[in-house]
Amino acid sequence: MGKSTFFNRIIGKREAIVDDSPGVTRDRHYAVTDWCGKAFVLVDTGGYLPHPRDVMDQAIREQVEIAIEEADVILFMVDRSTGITDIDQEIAEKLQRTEKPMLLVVNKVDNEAQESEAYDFYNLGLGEPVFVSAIQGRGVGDMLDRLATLLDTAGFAEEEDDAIKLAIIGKENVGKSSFVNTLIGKERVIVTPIPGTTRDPIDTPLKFQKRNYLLIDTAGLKRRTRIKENILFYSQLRAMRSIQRADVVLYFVDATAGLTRQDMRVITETMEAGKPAVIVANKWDLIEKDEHTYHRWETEFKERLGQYRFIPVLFTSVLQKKRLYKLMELATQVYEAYHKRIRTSDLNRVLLPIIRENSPPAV
Ligand SMILES: Nc1nc2c(ncn2[C@@H]2O[C@H](COP(=O)(O)OP(=O)(O)OP(=O)(O)O)[C@@H](O)[C@H]2O)c(=O)[nH]1
Ligand SMILES: [Mg+2]
Repeated sequence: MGKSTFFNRIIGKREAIVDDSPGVTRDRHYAVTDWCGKAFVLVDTGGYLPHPRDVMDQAIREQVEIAIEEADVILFMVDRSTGITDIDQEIAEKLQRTEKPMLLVVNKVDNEAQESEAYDFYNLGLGEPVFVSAIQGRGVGDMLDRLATLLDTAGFAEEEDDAIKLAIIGKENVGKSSFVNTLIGKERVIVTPIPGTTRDPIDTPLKFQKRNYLLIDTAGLKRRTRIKENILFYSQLRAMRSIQRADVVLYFVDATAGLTRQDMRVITETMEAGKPAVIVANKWDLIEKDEHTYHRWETEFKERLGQYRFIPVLFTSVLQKKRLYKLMELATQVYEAYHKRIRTSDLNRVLLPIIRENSPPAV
């Protein structure tokens, strides 16, 4: 990934992190992105808060803490045009207490005159800030150099291995851990009917048809209705980290429940992170079938996927070991197609033939 692409992705993501779906009381002020396989959490205070000088409310405060906790490297971006806000100050105090490598980035520094204003941000006590103008691209090269140095000193290297990394993502209780156990043929990860069984991501190496894979089993995404906002934030952040590490995302759903809004949100984030995915509609055994069922369900899923209908959908039963090898083959095909360095806009064209090849089997 080119340096400017990296930056654009961070900045571009800022436009996309506003979550305006009903029931969400405020915007999210974070973005997760990656560099050399390491997750970054970008906490952004500029631009999105209705009153930048307000004190953070408790929920946002907790989210910032979670974000700092989860990050490998922290880019703290502030806005020159507002000066140091109370929120900046509050976050800076938290950051002073962490040992994590960090870089203070002052955005909207469009010219030299503004640079002298931007020196104020030294007062945050986070070391030498770097001045950028995201719009003009001014200072971005310097910022990325600083970042590169930070990464070197932090000892980050690309996760060097030939294994295809498959992140297994999805809501609680959809069969993610069962899938891992079934593939490797033993009880590597705990399976129970209780939602929330898996707590931390667990890596399991797998050899399949002479290739190496790494299965990343993850904690199920919490249901929005059941929990407090910060736990939801945490669970999504964790999922995004695993997605960032992955070559291919296997997005599991319970086939009987279909794709919910929350599923769609995570799928959207996966696409925006530039990761290829396969939708795995599991527990197919629970559905009463005739010879048209598969096709009908597939069509329904595709419709629900809307602009992302190019993502292959496979109906599986982990319990009955149905189409699990097929899933591995499909994941591999998607991986290979993607690694021919295709632009996102071309994904459709590349994936369509694969999807056709995997046309619905009879039941
Ligand atoms: N009927 C049916 N049940 C399944 C299938 N796959 C898994 N299950 C059951 O679903 C329950 C949850 O399975 P897990 O593998 O723990 O689900 P998970 O997605 O890892 O759940 P969390 O770790 O809580 O996120 C268990 O009781 C499994 O036996 C399937 O294909 N069909
Ligand atoms: Mg699990």
